[in-house]
Amino acid sequence: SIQVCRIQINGMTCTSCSSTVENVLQAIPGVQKVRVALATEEAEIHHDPKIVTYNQLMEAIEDTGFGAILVS
Ligand code: 9UX
Repeated sequence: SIQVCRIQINGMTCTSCSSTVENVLQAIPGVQKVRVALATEEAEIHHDPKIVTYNQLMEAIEDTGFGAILVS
């Protein structure tokens, strides 16, 4: 079943930053839907935890150069 995880993303300062993170996350197998909000520095990721874990999602964010902290 699809789960929604929320991750705080640190270091985004413009819409190009949030677009980069959004595109990276959306391209990961198991990710169904992504919304990255620059204003709240938060990503809401609908994903299948059997295919991709929230730890892998956080690693993917960190690989783009931003910080990732699990919110829920
Ligand atoms: Mo915007 Mo983000 O010019 O690393 S792309 S600050």
